[in-house]
Amino acid sequence: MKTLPNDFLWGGALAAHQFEGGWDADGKGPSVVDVLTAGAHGVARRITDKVEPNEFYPNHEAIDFYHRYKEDVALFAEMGLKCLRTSIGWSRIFPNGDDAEPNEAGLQFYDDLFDELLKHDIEPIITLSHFEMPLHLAREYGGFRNREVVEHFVRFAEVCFDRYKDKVKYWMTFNEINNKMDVNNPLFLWTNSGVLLEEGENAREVMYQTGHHELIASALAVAKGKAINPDFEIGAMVSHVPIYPYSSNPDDVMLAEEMMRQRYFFPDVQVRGFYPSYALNEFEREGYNIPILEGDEEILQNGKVDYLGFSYYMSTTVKSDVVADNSGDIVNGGLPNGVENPYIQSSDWGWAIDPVGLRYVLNRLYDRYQIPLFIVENGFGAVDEIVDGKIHDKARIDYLKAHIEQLKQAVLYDGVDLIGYTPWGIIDIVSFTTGEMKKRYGMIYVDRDNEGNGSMERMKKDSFDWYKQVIATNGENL
Ligand code: BGP
Repeated sequence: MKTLPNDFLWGGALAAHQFEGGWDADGKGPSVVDVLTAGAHGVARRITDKVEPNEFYPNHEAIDFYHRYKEDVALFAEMGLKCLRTSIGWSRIFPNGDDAEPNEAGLQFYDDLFDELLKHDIEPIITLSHFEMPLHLAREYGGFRNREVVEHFVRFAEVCFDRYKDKVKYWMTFNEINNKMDVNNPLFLWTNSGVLLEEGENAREVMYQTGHHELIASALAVAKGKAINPDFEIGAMVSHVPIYPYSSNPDDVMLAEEMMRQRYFFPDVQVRGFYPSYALNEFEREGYNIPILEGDEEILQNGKVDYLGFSYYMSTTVKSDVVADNSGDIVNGGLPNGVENPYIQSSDWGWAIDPVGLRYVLNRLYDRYQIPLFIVENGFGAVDEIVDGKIHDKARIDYLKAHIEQLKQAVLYDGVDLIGYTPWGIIDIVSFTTGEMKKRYGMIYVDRDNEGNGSMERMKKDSFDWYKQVIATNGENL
């Protein structure tokens, strides 16, 4: 009976801004997510101009990992994690982004964290920017509208690569670089790129302009990283939500194919090293002014990634004869022709639960790129209840079990080269899209509510011991 490779990286995934807290500790500067107010399901988070007094910012304290990391790493070790994905807070290292020197206290925090992880044989998997651009770069430079920000990102990357070259092997440049393709939601362009649209601007043109600078930044960082340590494995990271045709009607099929380009554009460039023809044709057709400079083609070719990391939560469905609804409502996945899929259920937050879709995208991505893949986010956000001192999170176990069964099919039956699996939010953290604690992903509960109340005490859920034995049996016992 074939089993997953012995070196399969079972882990958990997190992001600095969603769990560290210490938002202004030891010299850290504010980032673009530090000015996001709390929202809720169907209630957008507000982007404030600066940190407003008397406003509650859920990411400021988050779950206070910054001060509790040894306790939490010990819990991750008890679970048997082989790796932990998290990000380095860009503004913890460069408080303003353009500082002459990095913040040594910030660098030391991650040195201490990586040492603690490695002490427990947990491999750090590091995202350089997980929506955490220094606010100063967004406000004073205009974020990635401005090509100067490319150099500031590359310098941040180089400092991290050099400082942690003997502690970190796996890196990712930008988390979900493709989120901003959903131009109806300003949260994505802001957190991806530090950019707010101005009156009368063409959203897609601005998205591609900033996207070009990010693609250049990613490619330059990859080249720098490989020069510092040729053993680095540096990946792209995209949100990969498949878009199904509602029916076998060829119009539905072609609509889904065309809309999938928004999922493929960024990884096409980061993996292949050149712009796809469907994008170049769109730029010409729409008259977009994309700031491609002399030499950029070589930069993209010389900065191709080693693997493709991606997040998978749900699938979406489109129908060619429905009226386009640009509400950006999550039910239609933010897609103009989005419709409910009658064959699958959704979570309390409207995310369609589709484990087979994971096997489907693993095959589609592997066939398209023929490089190793890494599932660096997958999870089930839900309300957890404490009953008699226990948390029986069966729905989360069922969700993860069903998705692991499918990834095993993709590897063992379909032959996909998969590096590892790091379920999102291995410990309860602040939700990105809503700023809530109520939308819990963790196998470890944290006593903290949406308003910031609670003891911060940690507590194992049933899924803690379940996942522990999944890892111990290399995915055999589900
Ligand atoms: C992805 C982000 C993560 C995480 C996840 C879950 O887009 O990469 O940061 O937040 O979504 O989303 P949410 O936290 O909104 O439930």
